[in-house]
Amino acid sequence: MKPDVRKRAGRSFHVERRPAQASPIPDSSWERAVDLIRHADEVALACHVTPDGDALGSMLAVAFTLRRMGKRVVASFGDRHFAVPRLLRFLPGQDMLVPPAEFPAAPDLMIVFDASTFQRLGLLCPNAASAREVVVVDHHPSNEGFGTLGLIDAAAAATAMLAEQLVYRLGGRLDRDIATCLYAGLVTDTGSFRHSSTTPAVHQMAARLVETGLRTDEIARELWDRSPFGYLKVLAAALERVRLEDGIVWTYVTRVDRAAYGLPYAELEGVIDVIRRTDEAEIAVVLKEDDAGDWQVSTRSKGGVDVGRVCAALGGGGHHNAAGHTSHDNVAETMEKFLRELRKGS
Ligand SMILES: [Mn+2]
Repeated sequence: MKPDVRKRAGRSFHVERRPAQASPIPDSSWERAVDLIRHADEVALACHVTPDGDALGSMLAVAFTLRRMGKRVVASFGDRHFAVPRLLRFLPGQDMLVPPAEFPAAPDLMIVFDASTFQRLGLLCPNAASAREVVVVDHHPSNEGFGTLGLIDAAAAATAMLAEQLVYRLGGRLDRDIATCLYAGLVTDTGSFRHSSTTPAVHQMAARLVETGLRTDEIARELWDRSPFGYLKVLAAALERVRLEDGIVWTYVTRVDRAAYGLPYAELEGVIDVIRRTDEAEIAVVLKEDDAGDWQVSTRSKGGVDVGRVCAALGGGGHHNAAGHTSHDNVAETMEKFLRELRKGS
């Protein structure tokens, strides 16, 4: 974009123009959200099941802010086996988390983070259905528009960007705890500032967060650079059976693979990042068998194909370049259905 050169007082100067990317969230929606929060004594926060850094980080950042406003705060996510993923245990504020069974059955005000569908609330679905107000803070293009008030911006790189806005609009300030939570969301969803979603606004937000004195090196190590030894063995099994077919690189990891090393399902997050580097492939797919025996299908695109559309058609969701869905079929059938849906778009 060309800078806007204007003349004033006889000399020209450059005006840095931000990309034309007005927020689709009207001020009136933000004001209503702030109003609902101001009038609430207790606020119940939730994020999507098996939370990632963006879901949990956004929720905890807002939880800190609400607590400082003197609100009673409960925060949770609807997993049957309620546990913060190992990678995210460094996040501050986990004393505000309660298991789904202790979550208010019918909250007056519930705020939901990073969940594109109602179903993504898992065990907390009935609580959301009984809540008087449900504010949905999200950035998934596939967001189905549930809740009584949506703060949804599909152009935002992370829900954390919207959570930061909410903090400011509530009169809150960034401190190191809040910044750590938001930073975890921002780096997770931008793949450490590598994805195409990494706009100037992302780096500007990162600068604000880093100014609070947070340790970007420690956060990076927690999120990306550690795993139990068993991960290497399971990764080796996944790489042993990796296939390259018609521009798609794909593999799978079974429960049996993991059981041999006592490796929790959540540790498989990074497998897709290893295989998606394949030059010959436009699309990467990893099928991960969860503890219930279902296949959690992670997909990545280099940009030419909208895997978000494909996964949404298969009952999942996500973004143009990163998406997922759940399959109850076997490996061969799951891949077959994926390919069939993929071809519909071409
Ligand atoms: Mn997100």
